[in-house]
Amino acid sequence: MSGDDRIRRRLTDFLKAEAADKGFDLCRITGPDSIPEAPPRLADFLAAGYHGTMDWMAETEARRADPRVLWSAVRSVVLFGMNYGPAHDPRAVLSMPDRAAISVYAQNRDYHDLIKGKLKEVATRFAARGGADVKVFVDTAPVMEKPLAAAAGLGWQGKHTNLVSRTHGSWLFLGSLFTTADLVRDEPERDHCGSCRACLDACPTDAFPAPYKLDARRCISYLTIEHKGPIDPAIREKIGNRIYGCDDCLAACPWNKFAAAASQMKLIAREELKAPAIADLLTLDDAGFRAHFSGSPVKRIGRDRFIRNVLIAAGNSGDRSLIAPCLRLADDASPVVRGMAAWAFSRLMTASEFTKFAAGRADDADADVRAEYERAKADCR
Ligand code: B12
Ligand code: SF4
Ligand code: SF4
Repeated sequence: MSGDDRIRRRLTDFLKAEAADKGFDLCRITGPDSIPEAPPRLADFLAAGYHGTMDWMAETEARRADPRVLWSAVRSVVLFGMNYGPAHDPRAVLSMPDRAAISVYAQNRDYHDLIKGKLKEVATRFAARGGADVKVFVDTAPVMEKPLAAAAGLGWQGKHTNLVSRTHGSWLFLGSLFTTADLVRDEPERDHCGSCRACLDACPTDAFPAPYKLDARRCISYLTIEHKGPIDPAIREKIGNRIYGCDDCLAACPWNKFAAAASQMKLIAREELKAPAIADLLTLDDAGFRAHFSGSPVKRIGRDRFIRNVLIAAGNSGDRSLIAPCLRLADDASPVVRGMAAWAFSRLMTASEFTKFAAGRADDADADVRAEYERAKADCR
């Protein structure tokens, strides 16, 4: 080994030791040229319109597809994985109609803040030791974290499109560090899905047009978190009681049997977010919503979109006792809330109760809300 190689190896080992010290479960390295298949696949995804209203994906396509366009000086790309495995079965709440399901990743602190903070600590120590420039990213930057993580060998992209690890299953958050330092690269991981298709079959909304391809417009995660405005009436029933994200395809993966529960305190589920009562959530006003979800990723979608989702869960509950807490929302200031309240009533009231109720709502100022009542009246007949 030459002197230069020894220096590279020592710097690489130092970085990995720092990552472990800060609580990352996995840390491996690849090059910025390691994902040649990703740009055409991203282009296909965008051309098919699978990104829905996430225009930022198309706007950043060139930078997202190639780390060298994002930062021309980058020589090594370091990928980090943090385990957020649940200690409970996240699917249990799906069979409790009076309760709401919040996806595992959102049952405690916002992982963006947690991981970004830790990446910055690693980056500061690494830059001081190696003298190289560094940039850190988690999720929100135009970086294709999954193919890069697969190239670095953290796992492989499963048929549900997320990264699966042989040691941690599907429950891993990803983050990355780009640097001008030339580090020792790791080997990629190969695909271990084989003939399994458990994740594809588990999807309640049929969001996979083919293995390894996701149409976000049908994905409950996209619909409940990213999508603004009314949700497609044809999909509402399939959403069930999922009010923020969805874990069905992840939870179905047999590789989860190797996953341990998360050890980072900030990622361990808050008891009150595991299966909150729909009736309680319906009463949240803006201040109540902010206080209840302080520090949680749920806060990002804002109170109106959140209540829209809770109303879908209420409509799907079959629980007539929820009519009373929904009534106030029929006059809410937000049209998206009023519209989804109309749908919830049409599902919870009898046809004659709903027809009478809807008659008093024909003059709503918002055209979408009026359309909701009209559609719901037609469906009731
Ligand atoms: C946009 C986005 C979403 C969108 C779209 C998801 C998607 N699959 O594209 C929506 C809102 C739906 C979403 C949902 C979720 N997300 Co999200 N999301 C992202 C984000 C910001 C970008 C992903 C992206 O680039 N998509 C574009 C597509 C084209 O890329 P891709 O998925 O890698 O597509 C690949 C496959 O299609 C594959 N492919 C195509 N054809 C073929 C053929 C073969 C043979 C093979 C092998 C592969 C293959 O190649 C493509 C390129 O690699 C990343 C963060 C980031 N910056 O990377 C987080 C991220 C992917 N999300 C994450 C999580 C946790 C979730 C949810 C589980 C949250 C939840 N519980 O509700 C769900 C999971 C839904 C799912 N099944 O994907 C994690 C995943 C961690 C992991 N272990 O992989 C990430 C990495 C965030 C993070 N930093 O941890 N997400
Ligand atoms: S997150 Fe849910 S809706 Fe989205 S693809 Fe997975 S199972 Fe389907
Ligand atoms: S459930 Fe099966 S097909 Fe889906 S990612 Fe896991 S191993 Fe692959």
